[in-house]
Amino acid sequence: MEKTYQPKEIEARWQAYWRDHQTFKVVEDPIGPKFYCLEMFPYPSGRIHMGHVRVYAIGDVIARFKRMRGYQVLHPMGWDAFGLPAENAAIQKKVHPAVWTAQNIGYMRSQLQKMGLSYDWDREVTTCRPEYYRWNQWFFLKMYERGLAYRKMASVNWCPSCATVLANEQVIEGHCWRCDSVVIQKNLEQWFFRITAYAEELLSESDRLTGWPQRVLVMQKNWIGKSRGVEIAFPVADRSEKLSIFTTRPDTLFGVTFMSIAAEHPLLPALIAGRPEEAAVRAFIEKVKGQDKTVRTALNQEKEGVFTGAHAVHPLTGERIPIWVANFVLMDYGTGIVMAVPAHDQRDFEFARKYHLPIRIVIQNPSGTLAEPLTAAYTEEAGTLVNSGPFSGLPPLEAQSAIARSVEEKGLGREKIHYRLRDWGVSRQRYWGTPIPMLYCERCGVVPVPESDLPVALPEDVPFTGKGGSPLSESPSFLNTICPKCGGPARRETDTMDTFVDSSWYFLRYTSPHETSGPIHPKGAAHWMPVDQYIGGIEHAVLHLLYARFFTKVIRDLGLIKVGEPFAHLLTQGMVIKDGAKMSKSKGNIVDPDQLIETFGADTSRLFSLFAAPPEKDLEWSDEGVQGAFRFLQRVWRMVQEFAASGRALREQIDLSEASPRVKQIRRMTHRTIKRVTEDIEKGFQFNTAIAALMEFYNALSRDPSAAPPSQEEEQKHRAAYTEALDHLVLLLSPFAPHLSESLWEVLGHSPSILDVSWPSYDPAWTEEEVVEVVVQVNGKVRSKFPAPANADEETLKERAVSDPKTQPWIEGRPIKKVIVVKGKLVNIVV
Ligand code: ANZ
Ligand code: ZN
Repeated sequence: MEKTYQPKEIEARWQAYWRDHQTFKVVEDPIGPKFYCLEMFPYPSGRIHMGHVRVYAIGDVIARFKRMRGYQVLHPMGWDAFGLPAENAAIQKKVHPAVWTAQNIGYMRSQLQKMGLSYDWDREVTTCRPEYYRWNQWFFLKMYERGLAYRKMASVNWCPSCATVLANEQVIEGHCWRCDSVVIQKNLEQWFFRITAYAEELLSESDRLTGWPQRVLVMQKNWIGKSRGVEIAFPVADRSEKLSIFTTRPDTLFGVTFMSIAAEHPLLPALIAGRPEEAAVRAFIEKVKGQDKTVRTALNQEKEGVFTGAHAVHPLTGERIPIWVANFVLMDYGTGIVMAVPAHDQRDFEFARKYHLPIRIVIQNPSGTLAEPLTAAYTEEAGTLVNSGPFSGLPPLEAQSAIARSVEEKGLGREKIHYRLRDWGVSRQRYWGTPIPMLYCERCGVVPVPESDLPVALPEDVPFTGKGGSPLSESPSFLNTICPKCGGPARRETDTMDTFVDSSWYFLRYTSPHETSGPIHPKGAAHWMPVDQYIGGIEHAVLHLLYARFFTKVIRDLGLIKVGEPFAHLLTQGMVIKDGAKMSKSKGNIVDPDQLIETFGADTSRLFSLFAAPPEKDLEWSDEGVQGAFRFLQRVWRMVQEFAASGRALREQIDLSEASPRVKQIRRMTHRTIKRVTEDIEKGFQFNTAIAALMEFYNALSRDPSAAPPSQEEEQKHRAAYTEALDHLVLLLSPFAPHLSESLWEVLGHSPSILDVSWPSYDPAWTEEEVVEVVVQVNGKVRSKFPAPANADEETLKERAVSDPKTQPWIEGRPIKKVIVVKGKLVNIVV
């Protein structure tokens, strides 16, 4: 009696087998190609969700496929284990963050193991462990030595609800990336990483990241925001200062009708001192200070400002120009002052209209139709300069260099490149992160912790009050220490590092996870890096992916690795949607993976999430889809069991070139399916169409009549072709449904593991369609013949027969009554 498909039983069995045989353990082998397959590691929030199931299933298919293709595959997993939720749980539930995190990791690891993912668990990395975070501290010290980590007073993004600072990348349209609260600005002493030192390289190397989605590269480019322009100095009227502005449009210099200065600009207090406008300007400064930067610069934001009472002098015309403070001018871009050209810049235009400032056209459009009053700024760089003194008549692009040269000659300006990218603020006023390894000594000032004193461990005796401020400052045992330079009393830095530091190099740690003398062993890293395939969510397009690129370059410059780019190929998977919305706890549309695996098994869960949509697209949840995947696996199970039980398997090499069309058809299907599945996986991971090909293959095999073929020789050939077909069906299915495939591989008479079998190759001769000669009759008389694929459908044959040049004379002018098609043989046209 054959066994029914019982996923629970077989999945447990194979998971134990893989574990006992250390099937997924990988050691560096200098010979042969390597493949590093990596999915973004999860935050241990408690349990996995369907989004995890999806991304890990995708990664697992790739890892298993590459392994069967003959690669040594590194496929590791770990935990992005520092972060706010642990601390919030500590405040609410009174469990220590370390305990809460360890419990969650334990549970989620067991869930991932139940999915049958091919991870080398010996390489598991947990970022909240001192063995890991001591190296964050080590990197920090190395960066400090090189001037890449520094401290400054800065206006920073502050999330009142998380009670901590956020990096610019973590403010999404004015809101906290984690809790969505409105972000405000605060002045604080902060540690920064000088990512701007790598701005140019981050930009130029992104052109070589041909394995990344274009849209991610565009987002990074925009974030880095390189602008070529000119800095021009405008003298202040009746004073000695000069106001330096940055413009990308020097061609509009004659259209300047006012200046806009940032509320935070250090020159501003001097400009307004003693003027009647002073009080109003001060009030305005106060108002703007608390506003978030992204909100201030948003295009649809109301433009606001006040007149300072001061004037600047136009460097070429000598005209007096009023200086305004404007909310949309930021201190940390360019020079913090803008030469406003309302006719050709939309923000300036709106501002000028609101405050009745003059608008002067200096670029006429190509058709010459621009006239005052304008209804919007003309921002194009096409047309001709007008009202621009000696530059009138020039096209804008030519005028840009001509005017730049002219101000440069007068000593009033120079060409300049600006980046929008800011240094990465890494200080966080929270407990559950890596302590920053710095000390403050009364005598020596800022002193780095000596390398030999690492790790600076997180203290346990910290109260979790949720009141804000750095919890570490509440731990006297942590706070008070001795200065390594002078032996006097010193205080530790109480801020911890942004948790994005942890994820900026974990992929390197996997290459030598047990190294104790350094963050990575250069040999392991040299062997495995770069990551060949990285898979994760698009939400990290600028955050994690930019930081990881930065860290990789720093670590390269420290001499630990050779590569400057961490990820050769990047796949950004879509979301899991249910009832039209992203699956999320708050929407109440969650499907729990535990339940799914309990009911249908891991193979069905994997197969469904791979079949329902191509990886980059959103996946719409469907209960029928899950059941369909389950039924398919059940059927394959039954077919293989029945065939094996019938004892018909035949493994001899038999020449099928002279077999009957029916036998040949089986073999052709096998080879065509190998080709399709292989190509679908290789060209863009089209797992859904690969699975569809397997379903078609199954369907075709199930339609093959099982009645014994006429002769014994034929019967033998049929058995050989069928055996080959089922072997390959199971092999091709194995990356998607690994447990079932291991079992069926055994049932078919092979020994485990199926993972040690090479991925099948196809014989091109057998992937071609069989061609047959089709006879065309008109009213029963043979009039023509043409070649066609053996399985061409009726409609195709009919069309081909009717339009055949040799049959044409026999049907011309006579209405067609009926067309009879015998597939693969004959078309009879009745007229
Ligand atoms: C005059 C001008 C005329 C400008 C014109 C634009 C169009 P990107 O391309 O993003 O680099 N700008 C400069 N510093 C600024 C700041 N701190 N806050 C807000 N805006 C600032 O933008 C450069 C342009 O943004 C500069 O060129 C400046 O306005 C403005 F028809 O100068 B322009
Ligand atoms: Zn000291």
